[in-house]
Amino acid sequence: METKKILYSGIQPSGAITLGNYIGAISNFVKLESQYNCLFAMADLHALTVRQVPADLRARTIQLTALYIACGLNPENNIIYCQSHVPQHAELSWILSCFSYMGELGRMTQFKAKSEKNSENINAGLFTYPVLMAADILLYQSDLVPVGADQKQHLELTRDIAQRFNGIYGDVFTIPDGYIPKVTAKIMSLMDPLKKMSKSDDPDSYISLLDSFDDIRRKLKRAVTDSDADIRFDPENKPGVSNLLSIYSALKNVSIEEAEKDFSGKGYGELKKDIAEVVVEHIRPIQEKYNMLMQDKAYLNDLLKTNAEKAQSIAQKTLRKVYKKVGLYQIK
Ligand code: AQP
Repeated sequence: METKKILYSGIQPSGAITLGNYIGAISNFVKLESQYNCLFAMADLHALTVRQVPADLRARTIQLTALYIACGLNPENNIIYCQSHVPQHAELSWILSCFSYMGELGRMTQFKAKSEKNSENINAGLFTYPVLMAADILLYQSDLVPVGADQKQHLELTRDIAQRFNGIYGDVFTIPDGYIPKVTAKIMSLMDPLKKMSKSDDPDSYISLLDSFDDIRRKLKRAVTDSDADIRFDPENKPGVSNLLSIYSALKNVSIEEAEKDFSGKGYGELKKDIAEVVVEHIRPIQEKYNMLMQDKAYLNDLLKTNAEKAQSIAQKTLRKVYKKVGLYQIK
């Protein structure tokens, strides 16, 4: 991994991978992969901040591995790996937590939102989630981190922590840049277009990459819009319609203006129907490849084993440097 810059990103196997995860994150991974040395994680340690059914978490981790590949990521050139297979993440996270302030962690929007949603389980992991995310990114000396707009705040915190650490100990960490697409950075819930689409919400609020085509059509047909009949992009006044136009523009790779033009003179019924077909046709080849990959679990397991070793060897270099800098005694 010498010449190209390093790109890092991850997704939690905390639910069915949604169209939001795909448009906001995975589709950009696919666009960028050839220009960078990439690592893509199944962020299973992060998923534990919300109670998971163990068997489901395990199953979703291998499903996400197959989905990354089915969406177009090359399994040979990229390190697609499972976060918990690389113990250095948790180790660096502890060190970085000693360089993170309660005040800055308490200001994180995701912490506030998830605390509200899981009021019976506001655990310390939910609070220190961004520190673990900083460890993920900094362990690999990442240059670029493609994420959806919802993760922008965490990325800024990662930069702050890295700069703070470097300020004390010298240039230990590369300061990563974010890559956040503009218009389609945040896909909204189909049931409440003022909230982001989330895999841990009501299944009718999101489209999963593994949904049946009938379900996709049904969910889009029921998507919340508004009471006038005008199809235009206006997220403030028409969040539902704007969200549908964003989905269309992202999947068809056309501008929002072109998307508006394609629907001029049409009604909401037609808008939803047309978009459903665009989504189905986009997802069809992904599902075909996914189903093939899932029949070869031995291949997926071998890949995870090899990639865990590759990731560990890069991560250990950074961790060793960090331990030395902060003064932990090294056995000679
Ligand atoms: N609605 C979204 N629109 C655009 N991008 C999104 N992402 C998530 N939701 C949207 C991006 O997907 C990547 C993976 O996210 P994650 O699994 O690490 O965590 P998340 O952001 O918390 O995603 P979810 O779907 O909302 O998961 P749950 O419900 O488990 O919390 C990130 O790059 C994210 O920006």
